[in-house]
Amino acid sequence: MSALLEKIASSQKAALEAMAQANQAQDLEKARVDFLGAKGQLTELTRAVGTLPPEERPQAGQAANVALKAVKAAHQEAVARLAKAQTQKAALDVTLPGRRRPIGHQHLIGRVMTEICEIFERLGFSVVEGPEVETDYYNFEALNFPADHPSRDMQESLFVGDKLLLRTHTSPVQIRTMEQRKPPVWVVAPGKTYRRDDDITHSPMFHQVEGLVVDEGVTMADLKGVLSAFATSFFSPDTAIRLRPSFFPFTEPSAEVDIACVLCGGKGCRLCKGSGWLELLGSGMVDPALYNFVGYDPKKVSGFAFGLGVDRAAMLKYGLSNIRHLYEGDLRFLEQF
Ligand code: FA5
Repeated sequence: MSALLEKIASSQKAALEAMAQANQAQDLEKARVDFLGAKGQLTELTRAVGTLPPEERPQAGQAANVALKAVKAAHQEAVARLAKAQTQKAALDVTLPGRRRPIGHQHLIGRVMTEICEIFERLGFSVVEGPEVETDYYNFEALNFPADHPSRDMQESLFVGDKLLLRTHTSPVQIRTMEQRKPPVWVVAPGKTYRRDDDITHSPMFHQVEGLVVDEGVTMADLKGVLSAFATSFFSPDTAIRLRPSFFPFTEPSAEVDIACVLCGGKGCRLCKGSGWLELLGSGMVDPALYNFVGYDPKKVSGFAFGLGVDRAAMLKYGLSNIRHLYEGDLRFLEQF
């Protein structure tokens, strides 16, 4: 056998060993370059076949081709083996940290609304609901709003049809409830409300919780007692409230209810503009005129009602300066609650 044949045989053996032993991509690449590259051992030996005497060339050429084929096949095999090992390694690497799925939570407004309703439920109220698209009758007329009241204007309320609007408050639920139930009535009605309002403390869509009590012998003292119990439970045990004369077409007398400033406790600061108080809700004794709309006897029953701004309550409790933060959907803000 010629010396070249021997060299081809031993180069093939060395190449196959190198390919089989390569456990890293870079080792395999080195083996490929060493044996099959442009200046690789086997490539050079194949080239050398041309320098042999003509009678020796066929045998040496054939041996070189067989060796090249075998080593290329071994290289392909090694590539596949390393790729498979790589995927298995990735799939089975139990030391990698697990991927946490992001878990959402209830929006601050939803949570505050639930909390408010639960406080009133503990005081004996039950929860009722009404539609967000309301008729002029329930939103205004049955609540004693005069025909020319400014809030009936298209500029103030969001009408969606003739005498059909997005409710501007939750008070229409008072009428719907009294139509369906006989006294005693102790209900709260949470829900969305809509107005043509937009600034840092007013949003076009916001939330209210309506309260309505109609029973025998209900007085303004009951109104104050219930709202005081709410304020101490929702804000802090020493939260004071005050009633300020106000006007609503469906309550008489009417009162705005303020809580002692959550920041300064009543001394006066920037938040309460020096007054020591923050406005929380509107309220009053149910105007007996409403009982005519629902068939209650004003001589037998009396009641009080209130409409609490949920967004306002959340802002006061958590010290938020801009109502828009609640509706921009920015998780960096929302995740804090
Ligand atoms: C009313 O809506 C009356 N229906 C409340 C009421 C019910 C009075 C029962 C008597 C008896 P008012 O317009 O003041 O009242 O709104 C009540 C509360 O809703 C306000 O104190 C405020 O906290 C909140 N509010 C009103 N408009 C907006 C708004 N655009 N964005 C956020 N909160 C608002």
